[in-house]
Amino acid sequence: EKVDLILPKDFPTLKNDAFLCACRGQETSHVPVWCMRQAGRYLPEFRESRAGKDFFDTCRSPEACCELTLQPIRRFPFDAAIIFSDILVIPQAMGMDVQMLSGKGPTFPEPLKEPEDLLLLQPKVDVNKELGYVFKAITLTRHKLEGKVPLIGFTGAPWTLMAYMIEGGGSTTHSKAKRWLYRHSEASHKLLRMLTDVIVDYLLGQVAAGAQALQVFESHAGCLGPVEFKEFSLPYLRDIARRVKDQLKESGQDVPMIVFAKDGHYGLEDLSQSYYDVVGLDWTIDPRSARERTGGKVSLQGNMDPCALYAPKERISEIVKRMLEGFGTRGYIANLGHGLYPDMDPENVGAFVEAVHTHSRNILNH
Ligand code: 1CP
Repeated sequence: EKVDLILPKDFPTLKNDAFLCACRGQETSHVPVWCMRQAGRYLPEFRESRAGKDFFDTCRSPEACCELTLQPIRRFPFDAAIIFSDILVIPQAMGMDVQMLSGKGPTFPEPLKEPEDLLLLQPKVDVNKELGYVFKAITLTRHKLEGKVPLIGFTGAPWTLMAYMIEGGGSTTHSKAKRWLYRHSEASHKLLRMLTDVIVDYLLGQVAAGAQALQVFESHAGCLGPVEFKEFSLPYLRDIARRVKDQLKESGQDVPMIVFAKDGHYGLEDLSQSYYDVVGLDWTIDPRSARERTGGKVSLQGNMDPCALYAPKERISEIVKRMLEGFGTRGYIANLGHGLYPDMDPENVGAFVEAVHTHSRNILNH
């Protein structure tokens, strides 16, 4: 196959480094912007490419992932691309069956029920063998981006993945997974450690393949309280960043890492001191108070309410201006507070991107 001949070397020179500079707190000529789920169903070309194809088959095709990743970059002047994939490829690599059912979302026919079920998981995962298709997609996409913008790799965080593996899909209460935390705390830690080990190898593999930044999605932080967060999420998030950074340093590399703990505002101070370069924020946090609580220790990313994209363009522009004034232009990456929804108008996404660029250039030039 042709993609096997494309190697992670001689990548095109990066032409727009605003996103990477902002991750490191360095000055930029404009505030960089990208959107979570920018490669998604709100784009007609995405729906057309995905039509009639199985979701995880698409994830396993490097050519398809590359095309879906590039689609939003062709349409909008985003400052970063994020590889098309899913967080649930990790439970698959550990031996679990996961299907994407239309109208229902991800579904595990046989979720974990009791601690004994941990024995059914692959104890050691060879990420090159099980997840090499993601690495190939990253290498191909980095070449095809032609240096236009940097490419972000990502993973789900241990608690979020554990929640899916026990719930068997999306959930409003996460009561099955939280039952484990309160009833089987030792087994919970065992599972979280197993996931952490796979995640570290997976992220390092993504960097070796060409990822220029990494985002860790703790999408289900919100169903934990501060005490459970400190025990079951934070230590693993920290361990991931420390181990990945240490390993990369040995080979002289420094790749920015972003942590996004959705609805985890109670953990903001801790997250800003957890070896990550950037803390992603959902829309429930006020920009100024986020700055105060993180004390200039990290860059911040976020956090417009995705639903603000339903507003008329002029209103979007005002909301963006206020957000920029709240965060300031240094060490800041504009984004939404969570992913784009499928019914959003691509035109308004374009208006959001333009508003970030225009207002931030105005502020920086005065
Ligand atoms: O057929 C489809 O296109 C289904 C929609 C879809 C898409 C576009 C799913 C199903 N996954 C994805 C891609 C995806 N998933 C990306 C691609 C890159 C981009 O952002 O453009 C990323 C980063 C993810 C990560 C992901 N998957 C998260 C973390 C981010 C978040 O939203 O909090 C989570 C929780 C998932 C699980 C998942 N995958 C898909 C759905 C509908 C869900 C959520 C289900 C649920 O919890 O109810």
